[in-house]
Amino acid sequence: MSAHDGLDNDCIFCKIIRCEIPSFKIFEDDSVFSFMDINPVAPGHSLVIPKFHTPNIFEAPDIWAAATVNGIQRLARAVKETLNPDGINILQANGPGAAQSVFHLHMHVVPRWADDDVKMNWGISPGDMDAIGKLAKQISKNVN
Ligand code: DGP
Repeated sequence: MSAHDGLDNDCIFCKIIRCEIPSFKIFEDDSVFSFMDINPVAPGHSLVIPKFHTPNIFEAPDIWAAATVNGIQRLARAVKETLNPDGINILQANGPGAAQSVFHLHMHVVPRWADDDVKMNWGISPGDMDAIGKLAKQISKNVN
């Protein structure tokens, strides 16, 4: 199996893996490719993608999902070491309703600073315990 089996000819991230279009590469190994996001929400905003075309977390084969998580841990540690931010958010979007715009599984590292203007936090307020418990039971039934 060649390194590029499982890639999609029309996918922009597959083209980045194949170096058919340029990117600011951070690292790669047999399983993942990491590069800077060209629409950064913060300095150091960067991505990890599997070297296998799969659109999202639902469809990703276990081995590629695991590789991507391992890659994001390596990337987050390197970004922390480099920029020493106050914190790092790790994000992964699935579907247009979650603002996914590139349909090749990817995870974002977003460095955060205390006074940055990045909008992705939600306030901490108590939930409805009955509703939370009911949903837990419903979701549990669908775990395979
Ligand atoms: P998402 O919205 O979660 O699907 O994030 C896709 C990200 O990919 C978005 O932050 C912008 C980035 N992006 C899109 N096209 C390119 C590209 O050609 N090169 C790079 N480096 N990043 C891209």
